[in-house]
Amino acid sequence: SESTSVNTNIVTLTRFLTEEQVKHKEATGDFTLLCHALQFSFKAISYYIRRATLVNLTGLAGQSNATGDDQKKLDVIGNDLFISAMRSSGKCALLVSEEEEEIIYFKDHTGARYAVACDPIDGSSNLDAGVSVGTIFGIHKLADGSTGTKEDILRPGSELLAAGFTMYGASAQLVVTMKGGTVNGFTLDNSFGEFILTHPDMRIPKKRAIYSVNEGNSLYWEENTKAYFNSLKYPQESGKPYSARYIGSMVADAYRTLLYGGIFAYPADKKSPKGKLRILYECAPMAMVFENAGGQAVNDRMQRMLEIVPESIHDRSGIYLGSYDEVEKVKSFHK
Ligand code: P6P
Repeated sequence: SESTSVNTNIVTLTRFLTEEQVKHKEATGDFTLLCHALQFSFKAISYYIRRATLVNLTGLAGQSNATGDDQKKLDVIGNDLFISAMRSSGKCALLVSEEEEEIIYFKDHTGARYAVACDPIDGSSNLDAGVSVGTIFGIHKLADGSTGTKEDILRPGSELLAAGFTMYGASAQLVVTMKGGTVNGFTLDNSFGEFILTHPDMRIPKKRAIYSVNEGNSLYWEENTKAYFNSLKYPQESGKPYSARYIGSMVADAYRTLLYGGIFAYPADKKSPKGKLRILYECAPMAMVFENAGGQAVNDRMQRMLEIVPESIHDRSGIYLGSYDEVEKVKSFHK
């Protein structure tokens, strides 16, 4: 008879979080509950994104956010969902959102030990074009004795307790990592609303001839930036030129780079001297994921991204993110 081999070892995110918790005897369960609130917001945001076009949620909401971008309705919904998920968890002391000029403090969450930074819908300017967008997040633990101040979030990415992103593509893909841990990918099964572990222990290829950068900025690039990308496009000694892949949605470009290898870059340039991408909720969380997957992440001065400490919550940085050997090549052009 036909044997239907059923994969009986299905690990859901819920089970994964509980297994992680029991590894730490001192765990109170607070971090697990915070992660369940995160999980809920990813599922809810995914639901609205899938309905966006149908319910015409992609039109401009008529306001602009903290960083001056036109705010689309879905941005507003994603932000509101994320804030209410953090609020209802009772475990979040403070929240930084790309959509909020100021830090949101949950003063009524007495005993809350975590500070969260997030970009609820990164890449939203691509939404009505059907391009994959995503939620990027980082979780810091408050300093001992702190009840939650901005110093608890203005920390180097190396201190992140957990970080990751959810890409809303054909299905919702969650990629998450803990400090000093491995990188695990979960796929949302819409039929029963569970994130299933589909990519355990993700490792980025050591090298890959793919580069991902907005060449439309090359007029503004510094000389060493130009020299580096020209070395990929017009290889001197041997070999073929690199392939160019640029989606313009960081989560989509980062996810492809993590899976296939290569380099993603948003260098600082004459137009954006401090870079475009934000440290707290774009650069640092991505840097932690890539380092834990065996890759690297540096800024324009080739400093390790995870050692950069932002002075204010919306600070930006140039970034090179990708395969270990590809970032080594970037460094060779920035001696
Ligand atoms: P550009 C999207 O607006 C975003 O913040 C990132 O998701 C993306 O990587 C970058 O900006 C794209 O910027 O200037 O190439 O359109």
